[in-house]
Amino acid sequence: MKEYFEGIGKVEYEGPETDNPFAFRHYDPAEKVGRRTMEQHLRFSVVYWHTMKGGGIDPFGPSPVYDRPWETSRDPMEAAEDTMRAAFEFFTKLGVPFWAFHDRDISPEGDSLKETNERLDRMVKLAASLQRETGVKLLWGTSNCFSNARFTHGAGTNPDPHVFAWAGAQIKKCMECTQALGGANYVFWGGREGYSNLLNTDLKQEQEQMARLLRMAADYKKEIGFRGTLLVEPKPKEPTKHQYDYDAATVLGFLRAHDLLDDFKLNLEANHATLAGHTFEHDLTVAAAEGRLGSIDANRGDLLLGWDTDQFPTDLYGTTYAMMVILRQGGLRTGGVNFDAKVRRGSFDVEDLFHAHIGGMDAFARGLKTAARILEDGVVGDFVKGRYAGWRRGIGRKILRGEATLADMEAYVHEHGEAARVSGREEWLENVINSYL
Ligand code: XUL
Ligand code: CO
Repeated sequence: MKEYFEGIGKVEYEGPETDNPFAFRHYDPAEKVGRRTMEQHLRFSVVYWHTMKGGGIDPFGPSPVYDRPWETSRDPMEAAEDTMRAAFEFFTKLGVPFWAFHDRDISPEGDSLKETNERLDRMVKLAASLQRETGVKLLWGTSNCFSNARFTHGAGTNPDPHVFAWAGAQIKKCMECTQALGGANYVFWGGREGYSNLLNTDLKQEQEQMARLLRMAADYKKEIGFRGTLLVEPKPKEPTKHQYDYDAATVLGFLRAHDLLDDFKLNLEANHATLAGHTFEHDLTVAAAEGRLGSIDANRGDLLLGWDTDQFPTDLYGTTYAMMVILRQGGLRTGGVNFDAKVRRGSFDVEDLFHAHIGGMDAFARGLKTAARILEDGVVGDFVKGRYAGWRRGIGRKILRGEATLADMEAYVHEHGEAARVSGREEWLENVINSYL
Protein backbone atom coordinates (compact mmCIF):
# COMPACT_ATOMS: atom_id res chain seq x y z
CA MET A 1 0.00 0.00 0.00
CA LYS A 2 1.20 3.52 -0.81
CA GLU A 3 2.78 5.38 2.11
CA TYR A 4 1.86 9.07 2.24
CA PHE A 5 3.89 10.15 5.27
CA GLU A 6 7.19 8.68 4.19
CA GLY A 7 10.07 8.71 6.62
CA ILE A 8 7.80 9.30 9.63
CA GLY A 9 7.18 6.31 11.88
CA LYS A 10 4.82 5.74 14.78
CA VAL A 11 5.03 8.60 17.28
CA GLU A 12 5.99 7.22 20.69
CA TYR A 13 6.26 8.63 24.21
CA GLU A 14 9.92 9.37 24.96
CA GLY A 15 9.61 11.66 27.99
CA PRO A 16 10.41 15.35 28.61
CA GLU A 17 14.14 14.99 27.94
CA THR A 18 13.90 13.75 24.38
CA ASP A 19 15.07 15.94 21.52
CA ASN A 20 13.13 13.93 18.95
CA PRO A 21 10.54 16.30 17.45
CA PHE A 22 8.43 13.30 16.39
CA ALA A 23 7.99 11.97 19.93
CA PHE A 24 5.66 12.81 22.82
CA ARG A 25 7.24 14.44 25.83
CA HIS A 26 4.19 14.31 28.08
CA TYR A 27 1.47 12.24 26.43
CA ASP A 28 1.99 8.65 27.47
CA PRO A 29 -1.26 6.91 26.48
CA ALA A 30 -0.78 4.09 28.99
CA GLU A 31 0.15 6.27 31.98
CA LYS A 32 -2.51 6.41 34.66
CA VAL A 33 -3.82 9.70 35.99
CA GLY A 34 -6.11 8.74 38.83
CA ARG A 35 -8.10 5.69 37.85
CA ARG A 36 -7.91 6.13 34.07
CA THR A 37 -5.10 6.13 31.53
CA MET A 38 -4.27 9.30 29.65
CA GLU A 39 -5.72 7.75 26.52
CA GLN A 40 -9.02 7.12 28.31
CA HIS A 41 -9.16 10.61 29.79
CA LEU A 42 -8.28 12.56 26.69
CA ARG A 43 -9.82 10.53 23.87
CA PHE A 44 -7.90 12.50 21.24
CA SER A 45 -9.42 12.93 17.82
CA VAL A 46 -8.12 14.26 14.50
CA VAL A 47 -10.47 16.22 12.22
CA TYR A 48 -10.67 15.29 8.57
CA TRP A 49 -11.56 18.75 7.30
CA HIS A 50 -8.50 20.71 8.41
CA THR A 51 -5.90 17.98 8.57
CA MET A 52 -6.68 16.06 5.39
CA LYS A 53 -8.60 18.62 3.34
CA GLY A 54 -7.25 21.97 4.52
CA GLY A 55 -5.40 23.87 1.83
CA GLY A 56 -4.12 26.81 3.87
CA ILE A 57 -6.62 29.11 2.20
CA ASP A 58 -7.64 32.52 3.55
CA PRO A 59 -9.73 35.44 2.21
CA PHE A 60 -6.73 36.77 0.27
CA GLY A 61 -5.58 33.40 -0.97
CA PRO A 62 -8.63 31.32 -1.91
CA SER A 63 -6.61 28.63 -3.73
CA PRO A 64 -4.91 25.85 -1.76
CA VAL A 65 -1.20 26.28 -1.07
CA TYR A 66 -0.53 22.82 0.35
CA ASP A 67 0.55 20.08 -2.08
CA ARG A 68 -0.89 16.96 -0.53
CA PRO A 69 0.32 13.66 -1.99
CA TRP A 70 -3.16 12.19 -1.41
CA GLU A 71 -4.87 14.74 -3.63
CA THR A 72 -3.12 14.09 -6.91
CA SER A 73 -5.77 12.08 -8.78
CA ARG A 74 -8.07 13.98 -11.13
CA ASP A 75 -10.86 11.50 -10.49
CA PRO A 76 -12.70 12.92 -7.45
CA MET A 77 -13.65 9.51 -6.03
CA GLU A 78 -10.14 8.17 -6.45
CA ALA A 79 -8.79 11.27 -4.72
CA ALA A 80 -11.35 10.75 -1.94
CA GLU A 81 -10.20 7.16 -1.45
CA ASP A 82 -6.52 8.13 -1.46
CA THR A 83 -7.30 10.81 1.12
CA MET A 84 -9.09 8.27 3.33
CA ARG A 85 -6.13 5.89 3.21
CA ALA A 86 -3.72 8.73 3.99
CA ALA A 87 -5.97 9.80 6.86
CA PHE A 88 -5.84 6.41 8.54
CA GLU A 89 -2.09 6.26 8.03
CA PHE A 90 -1.87 9.61 9.83
CA PHE A 91 -4.22 8.61 12.68
CA THR A 92 -2.28 5.40 13.20
CA LYS A 93 1.18 6.95 13.10
CA LEU A 94 0.07 9.67 15.49
CA GLY A 95 -1.61 7.13 17.76
CA VAL A 96 -4.95 8.88 18.23
CA PRO A 97 -7.90 6.67 19.10
CA PHE A 98 -10.52 8.77 17.23
CA TRP A 99 -11.30 10.83 14.12
CA ALA A 100 -14.15 13.14 13.08
CA PHE A 101 -15.62 14.13 9.71
CA HIS A 102 -18.25 16.11 7.80
CA ASP A 103 -20.09 14.16 5.10
CA ARG A 104 -18.67 16.47 2.43
CA ASP A 105 -15.08 16.08 3.64
CA ILE A 106 -14.93 12.39 2.96
CA SER A 107 -17.03 12.26 -0.19
CA PRO A 108 -17.64 14.79 -2.97
CA GLU A 109 -21.21 15.75 -3.86
CA GLY A 110 -22.72 14.26 -7.00
CA ASP A 111 -25.33 15.70 -9.36
CA SER A 112 -28.31 14.49 -7.33
CA LEU A 113 -28.97 13.48 -3.74
CA LYS A 114 -29.06 9.87 -4.92
CA GLU A 115 -25.61 10.04 -6.49
CA THR A 116 -24.24 11.99 -3.53
CA ASN A 117 -25.52 9.35 -1.11
CA GLU A 118 -24.16 6.49 -3.20
CA ARG A 119 -20.73 8.09 -3.19
CA LEU A 120 -20.96 8.58 0.55
CA ASP A 121 -21.88 4.91 1.02
CA ARG A 122 -18.79 3.90 -0.94
CA MET A 123 -16.57 6.07 1.25
CA VAL A 124 -18.22 4.90 4.48
CA LYS A 125 -17.54 1.32 3.43
CA LEU A 126 -13.87 2.12 2.98
CA ALA A 127 -13.77 4.01 6.29
CA ALA A 128 -15.37 1.04 8.06
CA SER A 129 -12.76 -1.35 6.73
CA LEU A 130 -9.91 1.02 7.66
CA GLN A 131 -11.40 1.43 11.15
CA ARG A 132 -11.44 -2.35 11.54
CA GLU A 133 -7.88 -2.67 10.26
CA THR A 134 -6.42 0.06 12.48
CA GLY A 135 -8.67 0.08 15.55
CA VAL A 136 -9.21 3.84 15.14
CA LYS A 137 -12.79 4.80 16.05
CA LEU A 138 -15.16 7.58 15.05
CA LEU A 139 -15.65 10.30 17.67
CA TRP A 140 -18.32 12.05 15.64
CA GLY A 141 -19.81 12.66 12.26
CA THR A 142 -21.54 15.84 11.14
CA SER A 143 -23.25 17.22 8.12
CA ASN A 144 -21.79 20.12 6.20
CA CYS A 145 -24.93 22.21 5.66
CA PHE A 146 -23.05 25.42 4.98
CA SER A 147 -20.58 25.13 2.06
CA ASN A 148 -22.93 24.41 -0.85
CA ALA A 149 -24.37 27.56 -2.48
CA ARG A 150 -27.91 26.41 -1.65
CA PHE A 151 -27.18 27.08 2.03
CA THR A 152 -26.18 30.73 1.49
CA HIS A 153 -29.15 31.94 3.57
CA GLY A 154 -28.89 29.14 6.11
CA ALA A 155 -29.90 25.50 6.25
CA GLY A 156 -32.50 24.85 8.98
CA THR A 157 -33.07 28.60 9.28
CA ASN A 158 -33.42 29.20 5.55
CA PRO A 159 -36.46 31.25 4.47
CA ASP A 160 -37.19 28.49 1.93
CA PRO A 161 -38.48 25.14 3.27
CA HIS A 162 -37.05 23.47 0.16
CA VAL A 163 -33.56 24.25 1.47
CA PHE A 164 -34.60 23.07 4.95
CA ALA A 165 -35.56 19.78 3.29
CA TRP A 166 -32.05 19.48 1.82
CA ALA A 167 -30.54 19.97 5.26
CA GLY A 168 -32.90 17.39 6.75
CA ALA A 169 -32.11 14.86 4.01
CA GLN A 170 -28.39 15.39 4.48
CA ILE A 171 -28.56 15.05 8.28
CA LYS A 172 -30.64 11.87 7.98
CA LYS A 173 -28.06 10.26 5.72
CA CYS A 174 -25.06 11.47 7.71
CA MET A 175 -26.53 10.19 10.97
CA GLU A 176 -27.01 6.78 9.32
CA CYS A 177 -23.36 6.85 8.17
CA THR A 178 -22.18 7.88 11.63
CA GLN A 179 -24.15 4.98 13.10
CA ALA A 180 -22.69 2.56 10.53
CA LEU A 181 -19.22 3.66 11.61
CA GLY A 182 -20.04 3.24 15.31
CA GLY A 183 -19.72 6.99 15.96
CA ALA A 184 -19.76 7.96 19.63
CA ASN A 185 -21.53 11.28 18.94
CA TYR A 186 -23.21 13.31 16.22
CA VAL A 187 -22.57 17.06 16.00
CA PHE A 188 -24.65 20.03 14.87
CA TRP A 189 -22.70 23.15 14.09
CA GLY A 190 -25.04 25.64 12.46
CA GLY A 191 -22.59 27.16 10.01
CA ARG A 192 -25.04 29.68 8.59
CA GLU A 193 -27.85 29.36 11.12
CA GLY A 194 -28.01 33.05 11.97
CA TYR A 195 -28.46 36.28 10.11
CA SER A 196 -26.33 38.86 8.38
CA ASN A 197 -29.01 41.54 8.30
CA LEU A 198 -32.07 41.96 10.54
CA LEU A 199 -33.84 43.93 7.80
CA ASN A 200 -34.52 40.76 5.81
CA THR A 201 -34.83 38.36 8.77
CA ASP A 202 -37.71 36.96 10.81
CA LEU A 203 -35.65 35.90 13.81
CA LYS A 204 -38.46 34.18 15.72
CA GLN A 205 -39.54 32.20 12.65
CA GLU A 206 -35.94 31.08 11.97
CA GLN A 207 -35.45 29.90 15.54
CA GLU A 208 -38.70 27.90 15.39
CA GLN A 209 -37.38 26.21 12.24
CA MET A 210 -34.05 25.41 13.90
CA ALA A 211 -35.88 23.79 16.82
CA ARG A 212 -37.95 21.68 14.37
CA LEU A 213 -34.79 20.45 12.66
CA LEU A 214 -33.19 19.45 15.96
CA ARG A 215 -36.43 17.74 17.05
CA MET A 216 -36.53 15.77 13.78
CA ALA A 217 -32.91 14.72 14.33
CA ALA A 218 -33.56 13.64 17.93
CA ASP A 219 -36.61 11.65 16.78
CA TYR A 220 -34.64 10.02 13.98
CA LYS A 221 -31.88 9.05 16.38
CA LYS A 222 -34.48 7.14 18.42
CA GLU A 223 -36.09 5.66 15.33
CA ILE A 224 -32.86 4.11 14.04
CA GLY A 225 -31.50 3.29 17.49
CA PHE A 226 -28.36 5.41 17.11
CA ARG A 227 -26.65 5.23 20.49
CA GLY A 228 -24.26 8.18 20.18
CA THR A 229 -24.75 11.52 21.93
CA LEU A 230 -26.24 14.42 19.96
CA LEU A 231 -24.15 17.54 20.41
CA VAL A 232 -24.77 21.18 19.49
CA GLU A 233 -21.65 23.29 18.90
CA PRO A 234 -22.10 26.97 19.74
CA LYS A 235 -20.38 29.78 17.85
CA PRO A 236 -21.34 33.44 18.08
CA LYS A 237 -20.59 34.62 14.54
CA GLU A 238 -18.58 33.88 11.40
CA PRO A 239 -19.65 33.38 8.73
CA THR A 240 -22.86 35.14 9.83
CA LYS A 241 -22.94 38.36 11.83
CA HIS A 242 -24.93 36.62 14.53
CA GLN A 243 -25.44 32.90 14.98
CA TYR A 244 -28.38 31.69 17.03
CA ASP A 245 -26.13 29.16 18.82
CA TYR A 246 -24.16 32.07 20.26
CA ASP A 247 -22.52 30.42 23.27
CA ALA A 248 -23.14 27.68 25.83
CA ALA A 249 -25.65 29.70 27.84
CA THR A 250 -27.64 30.68 24.74
CA VAL A 251 -27.79 27.12 23.44
CA LEU A 252 -28.85 25.74 26.82
CA GLY A 253 -31.63 28.34 27.00
CA PHE A 254 -32.70 27.56 23.44
CA LEU A 255 -32.77 23.82 24.06
CA ARG A 256 -34.78 24.32 27.24
CA ALA A 257 -37.26 26.68 25.57
CA HIS A 258 -37.92 24.13 22.84
CA ASP A 259 -38.04 21.11 25.12
CA LEU A 260 -34.84 19.66 23.61
CA LEU A 261 -32.57 19.78 26.65
CA ASP A 262 -32.81 16.07 27.42
CA ASP A 263 -31.81 15.11 23.87
CA PHE A 264 -28.67 17.20 23.38
CA LYS A 265 -25.37 18.02 25.01
CA LEU A 266 -22.80 20.59 23.94
CA ASN A 267 -19.61 20.34 21.92
CA LEU A 268 -17.61 23.38 23.00
CA GLU A 269 -14.79 24.89 20.97
CA ALA A 270 -12.13 27.08 22.58
CA ASN A 271 -11.91 29.64 19.79
CA HIS A 272 -15.72 29.90 19.54
CA ALA A 273 -15.91 30.72 23.25
CA THR A 274 -13.29 33.44 22.89
CA LEU A 275 -15.10 34.87 19.85
CA ALA A 276 -18.17 35.13 22.09
CA GLY A 277 -16.14 37.22 24.53
CA HIS A 278 -15.68 34.40 27.03
CA THR A 279 -12.80 32.26 28.17
CA PHE A 280 -12.98 28.60 27.14
CA GLU A 281 -13.27 27.61 30.80
CA HIS A 282 -16.26 29.93 31.16
CA ASP A 283 -18.26 28.12 28.50
CA LEU A 284 -17.12 24.74 29.78
CA THR A 285 -18.21 25.67 33.29
CA VAL A 286 -21.63 26.90 32.10
CA ALA A 287 -22.27 23.61 30.27
CA ALA A 288 -20.88 21.41 33.04
CA ALA A 289 -23.05 23.18 35.64
CA GLU A 290 -26.08 21.80 33.79
CA GLY A 291 -24.51 18.38 33.21
CA ARG A 292 -24.50 19.11 29.47
CA LEU A 293 -20.79 19.25 28.63
CA GLY A 294 -20.39 16.51 26.03
CA SER A 295 -17.19 17.03 24.08
CA ILE A 296 -14.61 19.66 23.17
CA ASP A 297 -13.09 21.05 19.99
CA ALA A 298 -9.57 21.81 21.11
CA ASN A 299 -7.86 24.82 19.56
CA ARG A 300 -7.09 28.44 20.39
CA GLY A 301 -7.48 31.86 18.82
CA ASP A 302 -5.02 34.71 18.46
CA LEU A 303 -5.42 37.70 20.76
CA LEU A 304 -4.45 40.05 17.96
CA LEU A 305 -6.82 38.64 15.35
CA GLY A 306 -10.56 38.83 15.73
CA TRP A 307 -11.59 35.70 13.86
CA ASP A 308 -11.66 31.95 14.23
CA THR A 309 -7.98 31.20 13.61
CA ASP A 310 -8.32 27.57 14.81
CA GLN A 311 -4.72 27.32 15.97
CA PHE A 312 -3.42 24.26 17.74
CA PRO A 313 -3.68 24.51 21.54
CA THR A 314 -0.30 25.17 23.15
CA ASP A 315 -1.23 27.39 26.10
CA LEU A 316 -0.79 25.37 29.29
CA TYR A 317 -3.08 27.61 31.34
CA GLY A 318 -5.82 27.00 28.77
CA THR A 319 -5.44 23.23 28.79
CA THR A 320 -5.12 23.10 32.59
CA TYR A 321 -8.26 25.18 33.19
CA ALA A 322 -10.18 23.14 30.61
CA MET A 323 -9.10 19.85 32.17
CA MET A 324 -10.04 21.10 35.65
CA VAL A 325 -13.64 21.56 34.49
CA ILE A 326 -13.65 18.23 32.65
CA LEU A 327 -12.18 16.27 35.56
CA ARG A 328 -14.58 17.89 38.02
CA GLN A 329 -17.55 16.68 35.99
CA GLY A 330 -16.08 13.16 35.92
CA GLY A 331 -14.69 13.15 32.37
CA LEU A 332 -16.05 13.51 28.85
CA ARG A 333 -17.86 10.15 28.67
CA THR A 334 -18.71 9.68 24.95
CA GLY A 335 -16.90 12.92 24.05
CA GLY A 336 -13.25 13.59 23.41
CA VAL A 337 -10.55 16.17 22.81
CA ASN A 338 -11.05 16.83 19.12
CA PHE A 339 -8.39 18.92 17.39
CA ASP A 340 -10.57 21.25 15.34
CA ALA A 341 -7.38 23.10 14.51
CA LYS A 342 -5.33 23.81 11.43
CA VAL A 343 -1.70 24.43 10.69
CA ARG A 344 -0.81 27.92 9.50
CA ARG A 345 -0.82 28.80 5.80
CA GLY A 346 2.97 28.81 5.77
CA SER A 347 3.25 25.38 7.40
CA PHE A 348 2.72 23.48 4.19
CA ASP A 349 4.80 20.34 4.73
CA VAL A 350 3.04 17.15 5.81
CA GLU A 351 5.46 16.92 8.73
CA ASP A 352 3.92 20.15 10.08
CA LEU A 353 0.72 18.16 10.67
CA PHE A 354 2.69 15.92 13.05
CA HIS A 355 4.37 18.80 14.87
CA ALA A 356 1.00 20.50 15.35
CA HIS A 357 -0.82 17.47 16.73
CA ILE A 358 2.10 16.32 18.88
CA GLY A 359 2.23 19.80 20.43
CA GLY A 360 -1.52 19.84 21.07
CA MET A 361 -1.50 16.37 22.59
CA ASP A 362 1.43 17.18 24.85
CA ALA A 363 -0.22 20.45 25.91
CA PHE A 364 -3.40 18.59 26.89
CA ALA A 365 -1.43 15.83 28.60
CA ARG A 366 0.28 18.45 30.76
CA GLY A 367 -3.05 20.17 31.35
CA LEU A 368 -4.55 16.87 32.46
CA LYS A 369 -1.71 16.01 34.84
CA THR A 370 -1.61 19.51 36.32
CA ALA A 371 -5.39 19.71 36.72
CA ALA A 372 -5.44 16.28 38.39
CA ARG A 373 -2.83 17.41 40.92
CA ILE A 374 -4.65 20.67 41.63
CA LEU A 375 -7.91 18.83 42.25
CA GLU A 376 -6.27 16.09 44.29
CA ASP A 377 -4.40 18.52 46.54
CA GLY A 378 -7.71 20.27 47.10
CA VAL A 379 -6.29 23.72 47.96
CA VAL A 380 -8.43 25.54 45.38
CA GLY A 381 -11.45 23.30 45.93
CA ASP A 382 -11.30 23.76 49.70
CA PHE A 383 -11.06 27.52 49.29
CA VAL A 384 -14.18 27.62 47.11
CA LYS A 385 -16.03 25.30 49.47
CA GLY A 386 -15.14 27.50 52.41
CA ARG A 387 -16.24 30.59 50.53
CA TYR A 388 -19.81 29.32 50.27
CA ALA A 389 -19.96 27.61 53.67
CA GLY A 390 -22.62 30.05 54.87
CA TRP A 391 -25.10 28.52 52.42
CA ARG A 392 -24.91 25.14 54.09
CA ARG A 393 -26.20 26.31 57.46
CA GLY A 394 -28.56 28.76 59.16
CA ILE A 395 -30.11 31.51 57.08
CA GLY A 396 -28.23 30.46 53.91
CA ARG A 397 -29.70 26.98 54.00
CA LYS A 398 -33.19 28.37 54.64
CA ILE A 399 -32.90 30.68 51.60
CA LEU A 400 -31.81 27.89 49.27
CA ARG A 401 -34.60 25.65 50.48
CA GLY A 402 -37.10 28.35 49.57
CA GLU A 403 -38.11 28.70 53.20
CA ALA A 404 -37.27 32.40 53.59
CA THR A 405 -38.93 35.65 52.44
CA LEU A 406 -37.77 39.22 51.90
CA ALA A 407 -39.27 40.04 55.31
CA ASP A 408 -36.99 37.38 56.84
CA MET A 409 -34.04 39.10 55.14
CA GLU A 410 -35.04 42.39 56.70
CA ALA A 411 -35.34 40.81 60.15
CA TYR A 412 -31.95 39.07 59.70
CA VAL A 413 -30.17 42.33 58.88
CA HIS A 414 -31.84 44.13 61.81
CA GLU A 415 -30.55 41.41 64.09
CA HIS A 416 -27.03 40.87 62.64
CA GLY A 417 -26.12 44.30 61.27
CA GLU A 418 -23.25 44.62 58.78
CA ALA A 419 -21.86 41.60 56.90
CA ALA A 420 -18.18 40.70 57.36
CA ARG A 421 -15.87 41.62 54.44
CA VAL A 422 -13.92 38.61 53.22
CA SER A 423 -11.17 38.71 50.57
CA GLY A 424 -11.66 36.70 47.37
CA ARG A 425 -7.88 35.95 47.38
CA GLU A 426 -7.64 36.00 43.58
CA GLU A 427 -3.91 36.73 43.42
CA TRP A 428 -3.12 34.03 45.95
CA LEU A 429 -5.20 31.52 43.97
CA GLU A 430 -3.34 32.45 40.77
CA ASN A 431 -0.07 31.90 42.62
CA VAL A 432 -1.31 28.50 43.75
CA ILE A 433 -2.07 27.52 40.13
CA ASN A 434 1.39 28.73 39.03
CA SER A 435 3.03 26.58 41.68
CA TYR A 436 1.78 23.48 39.84
CA LEU A 437 2.87 24.54 36.34
C1 XUL B 1 -16.45 25.77 12.53
C2 XUL B 1 -16.34 24.53 13.30
C3 XUL B 1 -16.82 23.31 12.61
C4 XUL B 1 -17.52 22.34 13.48
C5 XUL B 1 -18.09 21.16 12.73
O1 XUL B 1 -15.95 26.88 13.17
O2 XUL B 1 -15.87 24.52 14.42
O3 XUL B 1 -15.75 22.73 11.95
O4 XUL B 1 -16.68 21.85 14.47
O5 XUL B 1 -18.94 21.53 11.72
CO1 CO C 1 -15.52 22.98 15.78
